[in-house]
Amino acid sequence: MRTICRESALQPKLGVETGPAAIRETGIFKALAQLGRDVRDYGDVRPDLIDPDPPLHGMRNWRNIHSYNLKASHRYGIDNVDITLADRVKQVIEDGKLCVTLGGDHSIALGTVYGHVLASKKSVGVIWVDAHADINTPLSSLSGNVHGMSLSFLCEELEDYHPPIPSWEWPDPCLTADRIVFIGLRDVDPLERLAIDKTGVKAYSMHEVEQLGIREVARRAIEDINPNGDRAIHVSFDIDAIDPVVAPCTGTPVPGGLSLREGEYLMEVIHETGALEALDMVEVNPLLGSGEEAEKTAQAAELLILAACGRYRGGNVPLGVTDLPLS
Ligand code: EXY
Ligand code: MN
Ligand code: MN
Ligand code: MN
Repeated sequence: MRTICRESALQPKLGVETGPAAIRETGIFKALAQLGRDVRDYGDVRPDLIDPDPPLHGMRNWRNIHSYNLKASHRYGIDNVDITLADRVKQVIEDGKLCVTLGGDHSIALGTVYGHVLASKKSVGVIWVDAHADINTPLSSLSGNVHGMSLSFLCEELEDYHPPIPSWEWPDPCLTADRIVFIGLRDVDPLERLAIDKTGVKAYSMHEVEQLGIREVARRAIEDINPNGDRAIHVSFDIDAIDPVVAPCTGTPVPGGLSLREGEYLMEVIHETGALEALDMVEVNPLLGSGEEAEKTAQAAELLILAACGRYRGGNVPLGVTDLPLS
């Protein structure tokens, strides 16, 4: 397994750039080692922020976001990252390792999903676990925050709804709508709902979680994006999918979310598929709450990552151990 940490505060609420440190401090590396995972921390991908970065088509920080995710863009006089997030993810996937990326806000999925798709030997399906759909186009967004637009840039069916960006190359969208599924939605903008309906992206909102139960939602979601079992899975997990009572420190908390139990179950089942190649854990913002709340939020993120990496709540036998001590 490999971890990459992404620091990014390219949306109005500062502090999300400290999420990776808070997750590291939970002791996650030790816990992963106890599970028998071989962990390497690649450190942070840090942009040297371009300032000012004025909005275009309402999009805030678009040059910085593009640059650190996808391309140094030196051709346009900007060279503010040593390595892009997409290239880092690509490298880890090509090594055949599970790539865990710690955010940072959800705009990092532009780079992580793109890098994963470029590098994987398989077709990639994405499970987007989030209170929000993050499928606004620059023209439908009411906030201009790119963390609410990531999927619209990735989804082929929405390509024509994006305004041209002069002298700039956004990546080719790399996912078809049938390879995207949402779980946990409960705060979807009206035009995002239209985008979901038009593209046919499968969506299990909290309504369906309530109606079907997390067991059936997990089963259907995996089947939706990986019907023949031959695809790789990318999970992009926004911590705000989890109820704010459990994970309060995040930029856009929405009441009525997944319980930690439901989140862990989902991650356990995804682990069991053996198809998980990449996991993003985003939007942990330790500065939005007390120290205790920050710790609780980071611990929730830790448990979700561990479940995706093979931690079973029923217990794991230590690697290589077959018998109890005899004397
Ligand atoms: N739909 C809203 C927007 O586009 O601004 C809210 C997006 C919040 C995105 C968060 C983190 O997942
Ligand atoms: Mn955010
Ligand atoms: Mn999100
Ligand atoms: Mn969200």
